[in-house]
Amino acid sequence: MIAYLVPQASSYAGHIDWLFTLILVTVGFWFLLAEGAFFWLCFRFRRRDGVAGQYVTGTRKEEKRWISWPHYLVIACDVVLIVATVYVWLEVKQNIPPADERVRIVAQQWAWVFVHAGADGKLGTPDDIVTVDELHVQLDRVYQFELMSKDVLHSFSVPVFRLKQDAVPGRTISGWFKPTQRGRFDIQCAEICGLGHALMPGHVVIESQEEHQAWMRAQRT
Ligand SMILES: [Cu+2]
Repeated sequence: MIAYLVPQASSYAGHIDWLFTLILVTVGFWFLLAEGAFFWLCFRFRRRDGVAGQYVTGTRKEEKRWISWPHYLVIACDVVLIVATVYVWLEVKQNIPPADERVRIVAQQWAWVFVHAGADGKLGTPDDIVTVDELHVQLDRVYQFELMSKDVLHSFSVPVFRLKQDAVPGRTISGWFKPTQRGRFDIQCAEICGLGHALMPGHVVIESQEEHQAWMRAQRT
């Protein structure tokens, strides 16, 4: 459902959307049911000509059932959501596939600096490619990133990846993604980080192998 609004471009985007849809449907069902019951009760026991409005205290046993049974069912739904959440957490945050490549992401007021490994596939070598506000990655490769901040809190957010990770000064935070769709998509800072916060948009460019090789060659010359 969410994929109609924002494309899914990472291997785990579907997991996140599935969880969001499950939460929306479960919470939405109980919301509509509770509001429906509420307005029906207001209407049913209202004051009319010759009939006083009824005050139902809910203390009698047969009235209490109408509170306690929905309550148990809501708790059962909670358990379902918790199990689903733990499952998605394991898929996204714990079961990290081995990296095909590493990339360094440095946030600062107010830009993103990306360090790509270059042709040798290793970070910290002379052929590293440094860009500002534009990250280039190759389709269907697993990227592990090192996320840092030079100054204040930022948050590296790539909506099409369903990825959002805070950048904290003094810490190197790792994570991963595997791009699954070619294209040029938004990167945003999702943590208010000063006057220029809104001027921090970047882009991720997801390329086929040939396109990515050509881009790396163009950077070298
Ligand atoms: Cu920022």
